[in-house]
Amino acid sequence: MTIRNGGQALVDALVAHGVDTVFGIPGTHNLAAFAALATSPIRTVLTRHEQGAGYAADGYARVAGRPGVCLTTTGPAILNALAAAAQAWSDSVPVLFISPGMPTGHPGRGNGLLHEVKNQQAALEAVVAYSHRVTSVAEIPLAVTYAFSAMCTGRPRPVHIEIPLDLLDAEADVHIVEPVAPVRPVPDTTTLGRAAERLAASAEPVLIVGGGAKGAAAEVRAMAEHLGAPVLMTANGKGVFNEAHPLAVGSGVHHPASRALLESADVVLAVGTELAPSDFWYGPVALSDKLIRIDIDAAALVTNADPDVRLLGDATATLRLLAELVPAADRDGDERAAAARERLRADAAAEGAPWLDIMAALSPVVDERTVVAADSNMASYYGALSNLRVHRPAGFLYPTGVGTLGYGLPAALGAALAEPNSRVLAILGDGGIMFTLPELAAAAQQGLAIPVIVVDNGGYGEIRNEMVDRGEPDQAVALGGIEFPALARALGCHGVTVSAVSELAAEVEAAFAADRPTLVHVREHSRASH
Ligand SMILES: Cc1ncc(C[n+]2csc(CCOP(=O)(O)OP(=O)(O)O)c2C)c(N)n1
Ligand SMILES: [Mg+2]
Repeated sequence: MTIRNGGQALVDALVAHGVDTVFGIPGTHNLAAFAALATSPIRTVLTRHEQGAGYAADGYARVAGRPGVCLTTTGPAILNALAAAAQAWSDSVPVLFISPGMPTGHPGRGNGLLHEVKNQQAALEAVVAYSHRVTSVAEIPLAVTYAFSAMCTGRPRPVHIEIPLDLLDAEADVHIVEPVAPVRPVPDTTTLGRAAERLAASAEPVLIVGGGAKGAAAEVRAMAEHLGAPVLMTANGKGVFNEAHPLAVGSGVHHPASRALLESADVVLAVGTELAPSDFWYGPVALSDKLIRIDIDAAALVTNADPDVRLLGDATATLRLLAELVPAADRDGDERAAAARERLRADAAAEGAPWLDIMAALSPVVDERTVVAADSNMASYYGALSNLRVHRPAGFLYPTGVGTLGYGLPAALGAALAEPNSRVLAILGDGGIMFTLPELAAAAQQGLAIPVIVVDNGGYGEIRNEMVDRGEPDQAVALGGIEFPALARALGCHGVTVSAVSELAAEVEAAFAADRPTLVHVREHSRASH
């Protein structure tokens, strides 16, 4: 036991849980926490808006494979991070949001204190796994241990800790609680045996992997090769299986080719995927009687499709056990995979036609160290998702579930800090970049060599197309008139416009070699372009 104030107790607890980076912004109510950070081994990364801090912590968590941390002050500050919290929840990303709250003894109906929100905790509680308001300084480390236990056991989801602002400065005898080592739950032997039997008897198995398989890349590969099974990836699963592998069909499960492959399979092994409408854009595929599902979350295990065999467990541990029970098959999946891949590529090329030249130009710069941080723009979901291959787990950061705009840039910042040897590039639209644009200054301050590719069609292209397709006037969708490279330079970055896509690869390579981010502005030529 040692006497500490609340801020120190918080930071010591974070250090005990292996936290090396905190994204956030200081304010009057969290000064004690920032003071403790200043003397700790933790790197404090200042963003320019709390939403950026939340997305950066998300990008960090996806790439590092451990929780990201976002520290804000009270009221408007933590509310600014809400969209990021919702994004992390929907994509099962472990991010710890920490903020002060109204002081102990504050009247529940409010008294007009600075940053007071009617019910701050209720706002957080509505979007994260849980929000926990501590009631004493001594409870702070315990709250941190609870949060890490929740984020590292079972389905990873964001957590919020609220510390009454007076407790950050108050002192107490504090015991730092060591982390609880997470376990990897596995299904019972009988159920595993049933899954193994079905797989052994299968003539044409297919694997579909999602974000829940991100930590199980080696096991997915071993299983695919063991079974001779073609592999499909969802947006969050993109990169779990190397897209250059002969059994890789590709990413994007909405394509007719993906549906046809799943329909023709006699057994589908789904690993860590919600089989969600945000992946199956055009409706669900009927899979239930031939579906074997591995999921860490009992609810997710039966949501969207109730499988024939339910394997409730950790993807890595369950795949390992399953591989021991399934005899290696002499099935050669390569040919089936190649046929499906060809069809998927044709679907993807048709859907992504306006962005194919950009994707072809980027393809050679995406190597096994490259992380592509995407946004909710057409070049990302019609272009990159299925037409730009990535070669590593967490190689594609994409706001799948909540589909927020403004994710790509701060996620790239977080990813680049999580893995200094990686090559992180961001792809955003001219609409999405403006949502979190100030984070260019944050990335510049960190000296990060991130190419930030802005694909400019002069507006909210997707929405403009939808209005036109509904026979309605296009309105409130025209942007344009922004000098993006100049804007980037004003924020401490480099900025270039490529006048021909043939220049793109060289500009991106130059950006990777720079001492700061480079905004690379490219014109899009699609039906949405203005
Ligand atoms: C936070 C947020 N606000 C609004 C939307 C609705 N929305 C979806 S796509 C889109 C247009 C995005 O424009 P841009 O980034 O330029 O990409 P483009 O559609 O032109 O490819 C909008 C406004 C959203 N997804 N997220
Ligand atoms: Mg646009």
